[in-house]
Amino acid sequence: MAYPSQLGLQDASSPIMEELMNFHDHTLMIVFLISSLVLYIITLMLTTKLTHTSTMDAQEVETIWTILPAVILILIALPSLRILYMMDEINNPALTVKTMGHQWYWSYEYTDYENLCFDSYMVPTSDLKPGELRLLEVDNRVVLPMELPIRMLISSEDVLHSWAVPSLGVKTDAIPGRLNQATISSNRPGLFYGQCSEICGSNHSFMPIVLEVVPLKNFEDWSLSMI
Ligand SMILES: [Cu+2]
Repeated sequence: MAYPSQLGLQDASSPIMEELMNFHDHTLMIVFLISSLVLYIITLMLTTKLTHTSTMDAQEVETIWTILPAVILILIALPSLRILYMMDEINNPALTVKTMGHQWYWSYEYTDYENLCFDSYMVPTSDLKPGELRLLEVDNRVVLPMELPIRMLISSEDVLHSWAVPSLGVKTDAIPGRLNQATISSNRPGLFYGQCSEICGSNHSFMPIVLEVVPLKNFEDWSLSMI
């Protein structure tokens, strides 16, 4: 999760998030280079006496400043498309979890099991135990096995919601009447926090997501204890 007054992204816990962070840095570097060049040209124009005022055209420089932005756009678009297709890949999931957005809580259904489903409500501030995080803890966590591709099916029962866990690099809209799909996999065990990321009504801020990612053995024990 994010630490207080954090700037930038949360630590990556999945291969996809690592790719996204690399892409973020790559794009930001291009933005820095363009901004400094533009700033340099602006100061140059403001501080020097303009010369060549009678020049009507300059074919060479115009060719360069037409083609160069196109090349830069391609350098951004290609890695972006690569990650887009990687995120779309289903990768033979080991487990499927369906989540439905409600006003204002999430419900989860482990569709590989006969009867494993529950609602996940936020723990109100007055009920928090010492050390627990305000507005982020839930009463029933989503337990998932680590290092396995998991297919999340995301939809909604009422209005638009969005199921998002920043450290795993997922943010998928929950749309009534439509089933969206995302693949998640975590490199390590731990608690991963997320929040609804679509303004969905008065308690939009109070429907967090908590994933408890554990080794496979512990997941099996948990799922057997839940059935
Ligand atoms: Cu919502």
